[in-house]
Amino acid sequence: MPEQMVAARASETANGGAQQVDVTVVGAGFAGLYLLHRLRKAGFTAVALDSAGDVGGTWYWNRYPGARCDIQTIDYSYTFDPELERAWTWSEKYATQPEILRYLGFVADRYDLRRDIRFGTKVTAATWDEAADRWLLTTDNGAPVSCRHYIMATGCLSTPKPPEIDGVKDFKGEIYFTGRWPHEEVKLAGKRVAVIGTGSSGIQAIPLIAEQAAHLTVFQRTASFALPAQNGPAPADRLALLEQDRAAYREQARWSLAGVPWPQQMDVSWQLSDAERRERFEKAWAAGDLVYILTQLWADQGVDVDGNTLICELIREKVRGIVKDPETAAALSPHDHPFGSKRPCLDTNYYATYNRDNVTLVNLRQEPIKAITATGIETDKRTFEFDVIVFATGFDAMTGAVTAVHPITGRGGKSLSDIWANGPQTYLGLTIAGLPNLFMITGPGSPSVLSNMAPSIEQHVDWVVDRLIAMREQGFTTVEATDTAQAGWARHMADCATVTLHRLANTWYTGANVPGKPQGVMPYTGGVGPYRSICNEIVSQDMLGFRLTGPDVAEQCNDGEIVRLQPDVRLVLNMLADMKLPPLESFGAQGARDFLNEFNAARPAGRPVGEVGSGTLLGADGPLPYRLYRPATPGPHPIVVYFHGGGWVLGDELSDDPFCRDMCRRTGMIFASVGYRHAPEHRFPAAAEDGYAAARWIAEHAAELGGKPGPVLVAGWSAGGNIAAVTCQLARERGGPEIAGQLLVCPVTDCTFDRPSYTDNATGYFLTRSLMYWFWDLYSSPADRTDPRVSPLRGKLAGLPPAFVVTCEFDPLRDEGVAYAEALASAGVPVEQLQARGHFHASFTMVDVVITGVSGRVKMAHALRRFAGLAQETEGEAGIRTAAPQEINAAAS
Ligand code: N01
Repeated sequence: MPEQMVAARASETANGGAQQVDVTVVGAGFAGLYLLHRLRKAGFTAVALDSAGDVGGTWYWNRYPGARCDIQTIDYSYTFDPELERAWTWSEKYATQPEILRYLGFVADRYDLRRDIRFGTKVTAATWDEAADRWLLTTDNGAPVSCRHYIMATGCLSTPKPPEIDGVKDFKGEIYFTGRWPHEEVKLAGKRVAVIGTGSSGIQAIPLIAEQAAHLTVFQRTASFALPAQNGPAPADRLALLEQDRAAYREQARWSLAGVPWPQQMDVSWQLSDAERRERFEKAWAAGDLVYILTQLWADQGVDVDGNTLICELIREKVRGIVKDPETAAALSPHDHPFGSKRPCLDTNYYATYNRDNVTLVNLRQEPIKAITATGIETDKRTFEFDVIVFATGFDAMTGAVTAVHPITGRGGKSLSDIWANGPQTYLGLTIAGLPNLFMITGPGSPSVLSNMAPSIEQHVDWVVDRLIAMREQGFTTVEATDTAQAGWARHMADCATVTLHRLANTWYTGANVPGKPQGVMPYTGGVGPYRSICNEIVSQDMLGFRLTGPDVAEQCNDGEIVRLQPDVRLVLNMLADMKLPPLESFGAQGARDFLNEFNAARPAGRPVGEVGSGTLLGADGPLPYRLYRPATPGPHPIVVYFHGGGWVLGDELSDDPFCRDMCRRTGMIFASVGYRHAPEHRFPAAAEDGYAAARWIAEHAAELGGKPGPVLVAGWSAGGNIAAVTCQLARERGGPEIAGQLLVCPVTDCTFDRPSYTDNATGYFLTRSLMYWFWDLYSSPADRTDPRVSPLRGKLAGLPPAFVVTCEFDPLRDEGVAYAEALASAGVPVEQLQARGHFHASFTMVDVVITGVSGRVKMAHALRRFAGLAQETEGEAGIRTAAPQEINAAAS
């Protein structure tokens, strides 16, 4: 039964004045309908405006042949009402547009929503009235609306973009846009049809148009990756999972990365054999599920070019296997963007359609369209005649529907077009500084199009309506994002995008499909679950980043940035916090070592290098183990003597294995990781003396190790950074070995604990102040601590080898690292610093976990190569592929 409606109806003022409501909702699609329902239940008066003739939003307009959803329909549904879920059963795995439209009509009827929707009504302008704290919206049909809150539920893909081809108006035949398909039947039988565009819409429509048309010519500018939908009934396994525990299934979706409950994939591509990778790929191909293939093959598929390329090649192999003409197959195979960086498509018989005699593919990369003429299309090589042209050319995505209301004028007469002159600026994709009481549902800056829209919409609607309820209870009448919060969100968005491969493609995600549109990754790439937790955190921190005002209450503004950590660092720290581990120091030295070994066993395996060997060298007081990482390139290579982290107490020559492998690959140098002696069994100066002895032994045995005779380099992380720094000082004092450069990553350099980073980052960032105290106590007595062999900052610094010093913002050791770099510089040592924003102590050694650490390691590798006098390589440094810009060039330009 429909739920009881509790809200009063909106009131219309007499004499054609503005309609007065608490909230105006623009759009009556998935988002608008749920908003209306929740607002009413919460007792707000509300009206929805939509230019369409009925409910449905995108599903009202996109009626082209073959239009379907491409998220499984059991997931692409409302979940807010279990009774609604029980009342509706989808007929297919991927429902057709008519069925989805019927569903939305069913929802509108069930909650009696249509009575508060003004169809055929477009908002033409919106103005914030500062005196009244209300929005005034003018419309193209009927009374303007005055409202306290203005919510744009206008969809991300609802404003078709113009074709941007000369001569469209000259064409005498029929013209259709997939995004504005007529309601009446379009007859294509016996006609010569052109389709321009091969994104999701084109790819769904092309096979069905080909079945009807006399001849179909497809004009393709950029080839998309498409996967067979394998449509049919909902897969039994997914359905069983849902039905077994509906609430748990939905909850898992809400906290997942893409809004569909699939687990986080942990295996990395290089851990799997070719056969295992192929098996996973074939399973995904057979499953016909975009979210599955985008997330479940291997952990590095979406964040690493190499891991991604493996999938691209497997898909291209499929295309070659289906399409008989090799030239057509080659043209249909994308080579200019990583898989997933441009929206992949789901198809039914798409590639096979090109085997039909009545279908021709025109590759616009080889013969661009010159113009549309009265009778057809002219490329720079040929002239084609058509009866029908179908534009499947896409949308002014994410911002188009928002900026279509023009002008939107906010506080102080500032307009949205000014605020967004350089691209969309938002806080959370929900609000915009300068435009109080305006909300967007799934706006730019939210997970939106990178997620299953249904749970994302529900999360946004719930968050907004819950805020409106709280404001009403507290007496606030306005809410507005602060500039600080918005700028912080932009930084966080950019940090998240750096992790992904989206930045390597020109797509509608980045605004590249619309000439002149400012470019940048518009959706939030950090994932649905993390985004939800951020929204919740904002509320628990007294609406961090919002200013709230009301006539009878004091202004509230807890200003600040919600995420200052790098996104992956935040995930790691949250995960560690969830584990509620006792402090490491409480395990005792052996217990902490055992724990570390267990912890390391669960991390992704390090990447392959040319060769890994081990051996024994002579330390200060006997033999020490070492591990050698040799690049795949022909030697001899310069040698880097590496000292692991662990507070002089923990770790061994294996414990920084992924870091050594990564740096070996990036530098093209041998990394020799030394197993120096540990405290408390061997206290100061055992580790320092071992470090020095190891560097000397390795330099003397360089040739035997396959290394280049001559100077060595030293590097280390944390206490290992300390040992590396000390080794340089001892080598200078004791007449060798010659050291060409030092890389110090988050080094311990001094024995005082009064620098601000020790207080600011005392807890909560993995390496705690108390753990550092413990390390110091186990390694050295207070009397020894000022010795430069443990506090190198107190040593003589002139004449030391050039240094690259890395410090992390959220690390107790930050300030002593900075102090060391500054002191080196003052002493005339060539020094470069990397002060890593948003990073923590382990950011750079958690290789393939903290992906944002990559750019830092690239810089470290460059520094080491420079120290060693090697040429810099931009690509393929001993096997590492950075982006190959020529391959990912402007797809749309
Ligand atoms: O639009 P698109 P769409 N000359 O932008 C080409 C969702 N959706 O409507 O890539 C020649 O993807 C353009 O070429 P290029 C889904 O999120 C979902 O297909 O710019 N060609 C491209 O090939 C999807 O991603 C479903 O080089 C021109 C095509 O037109 C989003 O909507 C179904 C051109 C446009 O592809 C948009 O999909 C459909 C020109 N001047 C859509 N201008 C579901 O299944 C553009 N192109 C749920």
